Amino acid sequence: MSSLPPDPAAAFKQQAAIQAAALVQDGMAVGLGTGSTARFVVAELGRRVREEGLRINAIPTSIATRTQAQEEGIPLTTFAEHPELDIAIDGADEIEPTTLNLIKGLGGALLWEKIVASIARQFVIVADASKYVDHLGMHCPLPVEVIPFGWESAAHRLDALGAQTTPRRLRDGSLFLTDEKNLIIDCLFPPMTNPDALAADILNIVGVVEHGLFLHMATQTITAGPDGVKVLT
Ligand code: ABF
Repeated sequence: MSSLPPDPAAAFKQQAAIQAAALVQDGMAVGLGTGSTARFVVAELGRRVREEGLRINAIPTSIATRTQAQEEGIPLTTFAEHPELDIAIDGADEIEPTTLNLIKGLGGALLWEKIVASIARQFVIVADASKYVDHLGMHCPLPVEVIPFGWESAAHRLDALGAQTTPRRLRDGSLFLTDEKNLIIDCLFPPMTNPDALAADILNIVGVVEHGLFLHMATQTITAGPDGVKVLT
């Protein structure tokens, strides 16, 4: 039995996920996201593969998603076979509805997620409606993935950009490692008025691999909440 508390938004996440999974058509190469909402997408695609005979090839954005996809019987592919994808469907931590700019990466998978999103012709975000913000950075820190060597200096330089930084740790106090064995520095910035400039400044720091600002990438967001399902393009 799981010891996790029940997720009050789970029904909304599932509603959005099922609508997004319906965008996937026979023969498509599909990027599979990570997180609790993306899990519902993978489950629905697995159902369609098994029950409807949907034929897809997928690239997962984390080891956890790869495991789930295998359990669901979704055929996996490689970047060599599919250097471009028809669609990727993933969750988000914050969504700016006017731009579809996003913060992602609280789940720790932002690097693989961004690689997959960057090669997808359609990048569809699924979430419950609580993820909308007026300005990115209002509710959650920006995760920044750095290599372990010299990470304290990278964190110091992120501080200098105006962030309150915290290296992400596991419950036992050890540093969290991504699937690429990098670290995550969670950066609390004031609400962002110029995320493009901030993204460029962060990428200028040697040792930074990627950050969780997904700007000008999403082609569509599908959210669900008490007011129903909302699609933004
Ligand atoms: C992934 O999972 C991440 O980019 C994001 O951090 C998180 C969203 O999780 P959830 O769907 O559980 O809210 O999509």
